[in-house]
Amino acid sequence: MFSPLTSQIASAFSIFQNIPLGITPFGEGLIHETLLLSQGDKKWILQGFNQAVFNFPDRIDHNLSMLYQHAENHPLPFQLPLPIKNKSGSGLTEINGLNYRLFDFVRGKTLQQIENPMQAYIAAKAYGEFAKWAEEVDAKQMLETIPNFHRLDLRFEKLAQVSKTKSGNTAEEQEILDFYLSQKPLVDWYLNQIRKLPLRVTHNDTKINNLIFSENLERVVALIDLDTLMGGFLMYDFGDLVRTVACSFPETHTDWKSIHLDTELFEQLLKGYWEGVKDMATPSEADSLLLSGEVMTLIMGLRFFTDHLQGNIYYRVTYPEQNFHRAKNQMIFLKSQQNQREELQEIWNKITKAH
Ligand code: GN1
Ligand code: MG
Repeated sequence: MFSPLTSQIASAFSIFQNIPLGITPFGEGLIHETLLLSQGDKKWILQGFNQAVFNFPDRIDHNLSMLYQHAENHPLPFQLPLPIKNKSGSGLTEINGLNYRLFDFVRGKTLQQIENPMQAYIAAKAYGEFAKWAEEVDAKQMLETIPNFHRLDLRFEKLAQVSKTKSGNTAEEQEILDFYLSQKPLVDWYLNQIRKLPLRVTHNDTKINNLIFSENLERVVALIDLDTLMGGFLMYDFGDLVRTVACSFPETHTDWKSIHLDTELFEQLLKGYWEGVKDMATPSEADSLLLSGEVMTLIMGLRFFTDHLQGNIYYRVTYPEQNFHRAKNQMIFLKSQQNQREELQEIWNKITKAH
């Protein structure tokens, strides 16, 4: 398949040969458009940059260059892919009013869902090692690429406010709305935590498909989707792992009865993440990990439901009710975590208190 986009890309960069580029859709990201480019046996990722979501591309560059400076003297065991510069030296290339970024294709495998507990351990260890590696990078100097991205209290207020402007909810919509608005105690727990937590360099979108594993799935070769990388709390990164890895099914799943927290996967995640961060984590940071899965699941549920009420203006959907279904999925998963708090506490004690 060839398109005018590919010929414009081909002429904007000096790395291509003078033969046509192949192009196909790729991956499952919800924000940017992701395409696979190929020429002979060479491959690249071409990303249609979503500037409506990321209003500050310069801030992304700022944060990533801080990391790259650190990497000069502190090698990481995996790659953090950066955009390739075009002929004018920019990472962003404008074509027909849209911005594109080009990345080297990292060979390996991505998973939408893990296949065994070992993969949960490996994934979490990589994110934990990353946080530890970035410990000396001054998170306060990083810029917010999306302001207030993981502010649970503000996401909660936003849903409360948007829901007031909408009438005529179905009974099921009302039930889900009421559930989310009943989560104030978790929002208060979160507010109480963040007062005590040091700012760290965090990835902030640690869902499982933002890792590239080696072909044999035995190690992580790259962390991708670095646009939300900024100052944050360990709670965010561990919590999003719990949300996307310790659940029996992905966030798009609609067989409601089968959605639940798998405590064995939670244990493997905590084991792996804790191995990465234990030498730097403060006691408050250790405490914050316990309900971090609930916090991140609530954030995403609130965001999906708000987007549903607003008419799917933010997340890519493949059918009109999809954000509603995602919000329902996250509600069920959040309830499952809340019903298993005691088991999670025991696992947490066993891992974080073992010395
Ligand atoms: C978005 O772009 P993608 O699909 O990796 C979103 C995350 C959500 C995720 C839910 C910038 O991530 O916050 O967790 O969808 N990214 C942004 O699948 O909003
Ligand atoms: Mg992604």
